[in-house]
Amino acid sequence: MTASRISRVVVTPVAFTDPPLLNVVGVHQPFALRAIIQIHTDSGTVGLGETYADEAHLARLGTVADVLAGLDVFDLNGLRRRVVDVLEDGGGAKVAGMLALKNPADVVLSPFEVALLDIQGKELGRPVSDLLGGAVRDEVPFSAYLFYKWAGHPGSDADAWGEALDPDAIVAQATRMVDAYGFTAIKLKGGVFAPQQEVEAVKALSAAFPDHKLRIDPNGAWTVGTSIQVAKELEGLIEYLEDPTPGIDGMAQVARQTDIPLATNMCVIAFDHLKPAVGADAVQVVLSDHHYWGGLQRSRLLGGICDTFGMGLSMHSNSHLGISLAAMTHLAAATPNLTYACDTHYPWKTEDLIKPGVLDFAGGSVQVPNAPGLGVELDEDALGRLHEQYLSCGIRGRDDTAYLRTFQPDFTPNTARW
Ligand code: GKR
Ligand code: MG
Repeated sequence: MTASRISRVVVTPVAFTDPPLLNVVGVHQPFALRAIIQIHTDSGTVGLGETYADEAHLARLGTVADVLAGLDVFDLNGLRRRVVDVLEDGGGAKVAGMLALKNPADVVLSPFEVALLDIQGKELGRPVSDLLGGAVRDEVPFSAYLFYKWAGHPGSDADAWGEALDPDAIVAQATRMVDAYGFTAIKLKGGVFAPQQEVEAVKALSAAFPDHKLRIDPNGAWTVGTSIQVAKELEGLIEYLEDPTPGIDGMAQVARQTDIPLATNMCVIAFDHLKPAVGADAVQVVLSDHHYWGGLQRSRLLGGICDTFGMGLSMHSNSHLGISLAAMTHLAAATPNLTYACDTHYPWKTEDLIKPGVLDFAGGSVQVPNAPGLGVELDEDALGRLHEQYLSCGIRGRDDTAYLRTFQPDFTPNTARW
């Protein structure tokens, strides 16, 4: 059988409405950006990928898209060679607001790899999870991802979720999300208010949801001392504490003083961070994310490394659409040691560009699609609409800090500030 080859690649930036969700560096802008990758083959198959769409990233995606014609769709090593060859050395990559990567190869490669796996699956008649070793679970549990938030973007009406700025409102948000989606794990995005107020919110969640697994993630907002104090207060209430303080050294100091596992998507975000983190025993749970760990195959490699060194594995999320959710679901289904409920921002979005009905949540989980490839179909009209929205919205990169500063000019996004 002759495998088909890439004939052309289309990269389409899109924007979808996003609520004013607060975090340590600011507040979400009115639109979140994504880039949709469509890889066409000479046999007429189209594969889909989804990634960030900040301008520098888009430029790199375009550079790679231009050199992929002729590549065998099974040649993932060849894909990597072309990506590495064509990207300039140095410079690093900043994506999704908070993540600074030294080497852009993995984050740029990822959506192309996903699209090629989508094509491979379609051509073989098998779901992507089969190409990753086979699903070890039929459905993938996700967590309710709670945020402090404003009622609406300034100057606009309140959104459907309304304001959430104190523990009672956070419990109300959790109740609504759990009722609607059935989640059995709950994560609170912290780093917004003083630590004690956020501890009170977790305690309120624990009282309201005694059987749910809880986590809090202040994105490194706390000093080592504060993190240790918070850990003492939350002992027995949470399943892990995510990025309480910045850096491998800081995390290691906290880890020595608590039995609560520490998780991260901030100090271990690339393969070269693993050795120092393991050496210092800084992190007990790594949040994988195929968008910057180099795609689905390399995320499985990360899973193997975590297994080897006795670290747990969970999954990180950023504001995303359905192609990403499909890829996350296949990966989680095929990664045996990914035993924590994965993060997802999916309930926060009100628009999508895949045809509905495949990725619905039931009991907090998404059924692993069993159609060939990713198992999702692009809605071309919706793609066009969200692309028009990108063109007209004026946002060209994620900058939660600059957006918050338009309302609070003296805002400083320091981490380890309490
Ligand atoms: O959406 O504001 C957000 C999150 O804070 C996101 O940017 C983080 O990358 O969800 C992420 C996390 O777990 O740190
Ligand atoms: Mg995090």
